[in-house]
Amino acid sequence: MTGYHGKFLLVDLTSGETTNFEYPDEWKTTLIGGRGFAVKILWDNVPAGADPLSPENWLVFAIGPLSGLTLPSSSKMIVAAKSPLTGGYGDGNLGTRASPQLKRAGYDGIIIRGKSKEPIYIEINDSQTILHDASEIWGKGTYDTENYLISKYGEKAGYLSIGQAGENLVKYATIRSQEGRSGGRPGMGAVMGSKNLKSIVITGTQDFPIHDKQAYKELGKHGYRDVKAAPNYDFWMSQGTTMILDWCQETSSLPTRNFQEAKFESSKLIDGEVLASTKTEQLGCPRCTMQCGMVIKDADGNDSELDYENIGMLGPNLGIGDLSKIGTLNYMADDFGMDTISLGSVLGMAAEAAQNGVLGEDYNFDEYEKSKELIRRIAKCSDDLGSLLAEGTRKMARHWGDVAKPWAIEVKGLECSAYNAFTIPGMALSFGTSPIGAHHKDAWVIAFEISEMERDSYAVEKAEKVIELQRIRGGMFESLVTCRFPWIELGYELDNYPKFLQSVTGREEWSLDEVYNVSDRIYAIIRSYWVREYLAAGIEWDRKMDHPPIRWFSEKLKGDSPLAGQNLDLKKYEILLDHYYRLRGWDNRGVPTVETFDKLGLSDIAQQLGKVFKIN
Ligand code: PTT
Ligand code: SF4
Repeated sequence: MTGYHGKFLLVDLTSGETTNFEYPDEWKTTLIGGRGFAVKILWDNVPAGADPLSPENWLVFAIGPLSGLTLPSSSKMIVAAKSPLTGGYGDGNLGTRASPQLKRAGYDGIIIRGKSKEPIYIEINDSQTILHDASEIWGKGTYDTENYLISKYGEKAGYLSIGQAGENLVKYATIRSQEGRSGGRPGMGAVMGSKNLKSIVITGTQDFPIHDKQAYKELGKHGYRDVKAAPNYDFWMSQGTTMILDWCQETSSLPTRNFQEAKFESSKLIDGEVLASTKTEQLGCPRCTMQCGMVIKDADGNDSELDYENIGMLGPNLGIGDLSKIGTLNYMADDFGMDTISLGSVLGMAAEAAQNGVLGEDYNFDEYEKSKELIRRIAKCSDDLGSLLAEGTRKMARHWGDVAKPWAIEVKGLECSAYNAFTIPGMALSFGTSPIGAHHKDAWVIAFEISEMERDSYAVEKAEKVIELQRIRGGMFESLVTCRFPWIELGYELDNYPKFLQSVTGREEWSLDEVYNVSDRIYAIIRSYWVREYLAAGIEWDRKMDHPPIRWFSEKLKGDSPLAGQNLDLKKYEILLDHYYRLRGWDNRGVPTVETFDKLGLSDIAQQLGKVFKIN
């Protein structure tokens, strides 16, 4: 089938050897690419119970059949590994020039295994791979690292790098992928750091593998035209993702002071309008005409790239209502290479811990200078508190004991992104069942739930909507691998994607339904991965793993909101979860049944899992 190279580059950093990792042809139809390939590779090759920061873990960069091509917002790449933050499956979706460059270099992905003795970086130049000494950049932030590499390899190469947080194994360290993009929330940067790998530089010169060039070109041309013609294109271009902040404020879903409240008194000082009038530049991934990277001059004079999540978690969630100060905290996170969402949650929890006298030092909400100091101490793990905060909120709660449990706003160990679902059951379900821990990536159901459904209902429709979105966002976009913003933000029709697949691969059978079937298969493998790894860690899998943060049940929403005093109902949530499991064909522990595994063509996975766990 066209559209693929049929191989990953496999780099063993222990031996220094590079080979090709060839995968079975059938994966192209059963898993499509990206996340589907990544989880299957991890399932097959990383031993159950492997320490995520040991040489045994594999770090997988995977593109898909549509990545990097000339079609709307295609330059995306999955980075996946067993997560050091959660102990389960972890991935992120990076916007990066490395995506088209990797395709031009002749690979569908890169696998890194083992561990180098000394810090190195990898140069991939078509079929040539060279390991270079990285002593000149080890210890540097991502900005200096990237500038150093650009001075050697030029602007056109693709770059993937870590900062000091990745080197120091901060559990939510990310990978920076140039032009302000940064991702791999569940500690993918720490996995890279554990292998003594500072950067990867990719340049390729081959043609893209495409079956019907004429049809693909036509579709692409119309795609770019449709995106630009969308009625809200101009508004999007002025505010990008930050336009959602006002909506979150209006609907009482803006995380404020560690998710205790859902409305922020200074929201008007940090919203999309303020950003639109102060931005100095706008950045985007290659092949994209939607440029969502909004750059402002921060309080220290740096160019800081802001999205909604960064503002929500480092602003209201810390009680900070000054965009330039938020910009500085965000710049530090980007430069050290750590996830702004988890960082904002960790700092919010630290402020609550200080208020309750367990932090061991003074800190409070709206303390900008102290927040900067703590970020430095976390990134460098320079003392006991910095090292504890580098572990993430679940471990912080374990350290401080029962009193601290409600302050940890996480699911499966990954901190919630910037939507306070205290009074929003479907969004709570979305966080609860997200395949990497709490992230809105797979099912941003909140928008539908608030504008089209009864907000406080726990009806089956909510579970249906979560699954529908997970199929599209978590399955389709993460396996194709392209950006979902043309669809979700500007209404670019979903039907276009199977058409692209047909023209690129030459396989006429692709339809949305078939893609959604692949999504369900990917979800079942990811779920199996979690169950297997929990068991290997001595934890019996339980439906409680799919619960949202306990604060949303055990406390009431505070602050100046008409919904203050409300919260989620545990009994009703359990019923909603039952609906979700039934619709997915999973049992009441949240594990696919034998029948579901068989229907998805995954009897081999069921058999392997069945050796250690009773499947119903
Ligand atoms: C993504 C997560 C997000 S989601 C944001 S803002 W968002 C935060 N961005 C961070 C950042 O910046 N710096 C930093 N140090 N940490 C950050 N953490 C947070 O990371 C992302 C965009 C965005 S911006 C979103 S919603 C969409 N996500 C997509 C997705 O998941 N899949 C897909 N097929 N298309 C998507 N399109 C959009 O891409 P993670 P990125 Mg990031 C500075 O990677 O791990 O998935 O976490 O990837 O290249 O920055 O693109 O309002
Ligand atoms: Fe990258 Fe944003 Fe464009 Fe998506 S919309 S491809 S994240 S610049």
